[in-house]
Amino acid sequence: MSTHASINNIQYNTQNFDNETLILLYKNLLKPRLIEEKMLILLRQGKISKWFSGIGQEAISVGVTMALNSLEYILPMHRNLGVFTTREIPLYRLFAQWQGKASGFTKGRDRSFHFGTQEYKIIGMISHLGPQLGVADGIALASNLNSENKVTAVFTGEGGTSEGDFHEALNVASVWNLPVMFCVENNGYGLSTPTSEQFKCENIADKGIGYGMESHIIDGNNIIEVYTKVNEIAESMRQMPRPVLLEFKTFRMRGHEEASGTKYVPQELMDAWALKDPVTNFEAFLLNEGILNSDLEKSIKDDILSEINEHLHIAFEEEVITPNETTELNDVYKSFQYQEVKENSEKKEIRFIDAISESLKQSMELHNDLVIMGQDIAEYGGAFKITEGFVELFGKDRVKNTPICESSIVEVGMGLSIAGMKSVVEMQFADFVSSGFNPIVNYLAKSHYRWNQQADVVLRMPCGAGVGAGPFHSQTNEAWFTKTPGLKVVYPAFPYDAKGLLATAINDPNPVLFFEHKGLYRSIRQEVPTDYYTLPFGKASLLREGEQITIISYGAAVHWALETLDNNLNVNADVIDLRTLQPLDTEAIFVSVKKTGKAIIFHEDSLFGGIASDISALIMEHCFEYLDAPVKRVASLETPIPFIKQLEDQYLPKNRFELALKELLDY
Ligand SMILES: Cc1ncc(C[n+]2csc(CCOP(=O)(O)OP(=O)(O)O)c2C)c(N)n1
Repeated sequence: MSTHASINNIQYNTQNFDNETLILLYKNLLKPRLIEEKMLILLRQGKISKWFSGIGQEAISVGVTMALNSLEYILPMHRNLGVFTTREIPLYRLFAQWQGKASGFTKGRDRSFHFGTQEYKIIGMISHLGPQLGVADGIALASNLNSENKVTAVFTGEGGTSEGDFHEALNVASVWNLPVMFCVENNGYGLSTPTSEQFKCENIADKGIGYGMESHIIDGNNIIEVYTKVNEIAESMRQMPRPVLLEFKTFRMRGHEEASGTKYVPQELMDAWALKDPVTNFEAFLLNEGILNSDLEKSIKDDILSEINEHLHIAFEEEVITPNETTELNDVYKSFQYQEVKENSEKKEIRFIDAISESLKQSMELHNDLVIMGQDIAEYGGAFKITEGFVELFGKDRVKNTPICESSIVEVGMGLSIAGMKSVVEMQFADFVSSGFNPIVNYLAKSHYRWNQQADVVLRMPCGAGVGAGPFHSQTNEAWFTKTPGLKVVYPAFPYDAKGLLATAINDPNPVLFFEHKGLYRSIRQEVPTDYYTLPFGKASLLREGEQITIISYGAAVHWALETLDNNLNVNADVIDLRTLQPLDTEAIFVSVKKTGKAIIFHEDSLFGGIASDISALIMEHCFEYLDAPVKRVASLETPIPFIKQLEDQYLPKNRFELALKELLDY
């Protein structure tokens, strides 16, 4: 056998391969091609919806998957059918997934390759392309923390490398030495955009230099080169964990998705790349070398085709899903059995900020698999010093300083959760969460509903105004998140609640946004049990009881309401501190409003679209007959938050509350 045989300029260096492996590579390469050819027929018959073709790119998916072992995670894209088939997912499950049937992976909730499966260690993409790169970082971080020496492979197209997520993920992986194999499939076009309009450097691999990262260029149409090089690189990454950037040169032979066609691609380019087809060339090579003969070729193809047809039959026979509202609603969150840990009797007066710090510390002691991440949180102790001294107690592996990469760090939290770990991410200021917004609302929030994968991440959100910090260090942006199904939102007003609720947030396997008002950090003190304890979500606290009116509030506004009442007003009110906004204790609200007949909702967020609007609507819908007056909302002005005290005081609703309260009482 020649060891460097060439077919259409593809050099197959098969020196170290036995025939059995070569045939296995061929079978694995052929399978996605034959499935796709079948899918294109079904598409034309209107039997499946969209199709993203990987024809011409199969060698990359197959070669990478074969080079990894079955316990190593792979995060593929929409053109990586070969990853799924090489991991030997039964075909009927893939077909059922594409038809939205129950034996697929998302119960009809997401389409095509947008799913993950822990069983096969495949974590599919979300449509936004980039976020999975940071998720791969998280999985690889877990491998490092647990000394598992595993490689995580993540795919992206060259178009996806223009996203900020790509930059952040490579940067974090490099700074943290994470064993991630970043596989870029450079297939010439991102939808219709050629590489010349996507990036300016000659090769994507050249970007590795900027991240201090090893990189390689690989012929993505040569299965032998892909498999050989990836194998070597993966083995060396297991020995010496580090990220590696791989650019696979290839070409997309069909439209972005079938309907969009390839009119914008010059015919000469198509013709040139057609000659480099990874499947037909390898087949010709094997036939040429006598490793394959036409009988064997026919029997391999017949076997695959009959497997496809048999599994298609199973999928087509399967009933379509019958919608059930309860099932849908129940799957948004992972079910969580709240465990009450009772408080000890010893109490100490501490500040709000101390309560957060203490709770975090005690949770770190309780959960060995909990990692906290944030900017400047290690030796420096964080912008507010909440994690001061933590490095000495828990080490730098578990108290991780991060680069300024909010998106990537949220994604790392997701990856840790996929690998079975917990994390708390500190936003330096809640305002900066906008830089990590996409993975929160699209990845963390939706992953349990989509494919049953928990996102065990708590995002700590130092928020709020009253400290003269201007438009970008003062927002209280809880309403950005209460709108999004799949997230829990906690917003305590007192040290006792903050401590117990943060412990619960960390125990809860769902993504929790934990709002901490900076103005309360050092101004509010309370007697708080010294040991670890938990408090349940979805239970408001009734701070005062009265008959005249119901005041509903949370966060700093609770304190403003109490101050107003203490100002010799002689008002007899129920004061409800919601404590958690999602879940919301509607029962406590309705019981009180039915008793008093009047409700005023008071929050620091600006009025329109704030949660007061929804609470008001809920009261109208559930307590209308009991109301003696329209529900009133008191909130901040509809402007960004201004800097100087006079403007900030005018912006905040504190000074408008008393008048509104009196008006409602007098109604
Ligand atoms: C954030 C985001 N912007 C735009 C899109 C629409 N979109 C989907 S795939 C795609 C092209 C991706 O190109 P590339 O990464 O090169 O992968 P390829 O499709 O070529 O394999 C675009 C623009 C998207 N899904 N997400």
